[in-house]
Amino acid sequence: MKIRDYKGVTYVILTVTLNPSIDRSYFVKDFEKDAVFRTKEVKYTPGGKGLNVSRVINTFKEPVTATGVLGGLSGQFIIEKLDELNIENEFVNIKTNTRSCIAILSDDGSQTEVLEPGPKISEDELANFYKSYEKLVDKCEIICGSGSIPQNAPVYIYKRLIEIAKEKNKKFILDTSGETLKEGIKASPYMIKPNKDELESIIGNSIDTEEELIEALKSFHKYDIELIIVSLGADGSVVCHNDEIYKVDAPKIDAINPVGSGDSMVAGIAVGLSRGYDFEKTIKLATACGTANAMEKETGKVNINNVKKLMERAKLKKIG
Ligand code: TA6
Repeated sequence: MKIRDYKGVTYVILTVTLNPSIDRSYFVKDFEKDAVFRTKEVKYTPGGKGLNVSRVINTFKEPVTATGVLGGLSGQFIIEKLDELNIENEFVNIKTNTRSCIAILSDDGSQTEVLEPGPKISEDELANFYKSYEKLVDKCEIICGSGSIPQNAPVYIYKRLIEIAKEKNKKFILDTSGETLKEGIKASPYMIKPNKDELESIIGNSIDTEEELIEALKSFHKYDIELIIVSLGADGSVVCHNDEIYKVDAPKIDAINPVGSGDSMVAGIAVGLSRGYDFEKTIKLATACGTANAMEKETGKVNINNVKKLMERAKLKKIG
């Protein structure tokens, strides 16, 4: 799993967030429907999956650049926040305002999210993005394409981005769902990270046993995807690497805010790849990042010391 030496490349990892958002996290006591809550604690973070990935990668001081499309006052807020965090960013500006997403986190451990659909983008804005993306791909080794897409963007947009990356011999990590995922896998990205529901929607069958999950993963051989991680939340994940299948147990923790744990896993994989870690160490790093994120109040945030400790407790077992 060693990748080419890339000394001298400006930055190594490019994250693509086609539908960024201002993530608003509200911490509410005894949250329930049909009631009014005054919260004392609110966190605004530059979000959308790809930006959560960027912030976690940045925590490891790995060179990363964030791209995608941004518009309006929300877009400006996100750029200011990325600049404050010293995260390189090259977004294509669009006319329509970037969305917000809210997460209501209650002391009973419940997590309620409302995700806005995001803006519409014009043909010209989309063409500008493709042009900018082609240039950025030349300067990186690993691309993480994460999250949903703007309302009227073509469902094959990730497929196109993966094809461009592969033409230039770059690794593309795809983390999305629905039709864009179904289209994206046709381009054989390096890695996908569906959860069980997303995997079931692709194969068109329910998965109720570990055996059925192994069969489902084996059926992906035809897509020639080197790494598939089926995230199972606090239960860890099942990983298929070059047709070998592993159950990964995540260390047990008291979760505070699991929003962004999947994004943090993707960041862990990208960091492991960019550092040339072997398969097992990379998966343990990703698992530790996903778990460490849930220990923080802020979405898409990890404490490096926690990650180091959690990596020692992550366990891989070959199951197929
Ligand atoms: O995974 C968490 C999260 O990134 C939130 O921060 C929120 O921005 C949401 O997911 C966006 O997901 P979407 O699939 O709509 O791009």
